[in-house]
Amino acid sequence: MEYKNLLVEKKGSLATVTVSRPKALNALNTEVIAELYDVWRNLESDTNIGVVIITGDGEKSFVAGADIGELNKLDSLEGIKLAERGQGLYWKIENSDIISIAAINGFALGGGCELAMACDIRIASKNVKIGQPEVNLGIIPGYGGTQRLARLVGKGMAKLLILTGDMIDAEEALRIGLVDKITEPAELLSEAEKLAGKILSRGPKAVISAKRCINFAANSDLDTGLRYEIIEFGAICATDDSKEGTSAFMEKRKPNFKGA
Ligand code: DAK
Repeated sequence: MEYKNLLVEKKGSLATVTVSRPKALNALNTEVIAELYDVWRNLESDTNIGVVIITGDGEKSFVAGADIGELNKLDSLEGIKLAERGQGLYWKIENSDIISIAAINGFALGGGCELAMACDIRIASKNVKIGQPEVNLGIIPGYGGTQRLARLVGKGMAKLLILTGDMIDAEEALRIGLVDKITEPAELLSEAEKLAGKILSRGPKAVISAKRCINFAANSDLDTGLRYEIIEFGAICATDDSKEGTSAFMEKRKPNFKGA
């Protein structure tokens, strides 16, 4: 599939997907969502890819939300269909064995903030303005914002942001845990790449297994989550990489992980 709104670059096991719809500050219309679905499916079928950086084209905007012109035309059934489609995509990203890093450059609003929250790690440049401004438009978040924001920053802070529709800056987003790290705008991509490189150098199966366990924590009680961790740990003990990693430590050398 040819992408009209995405730039995709692969460097070894790292892929970078840039949402590029500059005339609308990279807002997500139906076409962009369809392209993201397609690119994600392709990246998942490429067994060489371990980490994906998602960013927005230009310095001004990561993603300025869902496309407001499209939202304006929705009836109830179309609204449900669109929300299911977007939520399906974000669920895929969140639950994928690929590790996703949102490199947030500028506006991350509504569906853009929700896209960043579906990623595993969020790095923000200092010029970020992030929030869920849907109530300003007389609507509510439809791509998981009410659920993921409350889980990330707590119910009270999620209500403060969603019920006011206010945008916050990078420092405040870092303070409340909405983003994990902030950088100078010029260093955003290199920081994201550095982080990706570090993750890619670790035991690949262990990284996937740890991600699954942490995701499980968000959706289960502690006892069930701990049980799940035990099961994942047992599976990891059977991998060649667990033997390689622990042997390398004892032999005072760098591990040579094979992803097996
Ligand atoms: N959609 C469409 N076009 C957008 C856009 C958006 N979200 N954001 C910006 N643009 C367009 C502007 O209309 C403008 O187009 P032209 O007038 O040049 O043709 C161009 O991008 C540049 O924007 P501005 O001229 O406004 O630039 P400024 O620097 O003055 O302002 C801004 C930047 C980000 C503060 C401003 O553009 C703005 O407030 N944009 C809207 C941000 C926003 O409200 N985002 C949340 C959208 S709501 C659901 C599914 C999903 C959702 C909800 C429900 N269901 C299916 C149930 C999600 C909802 C959202 O994301």
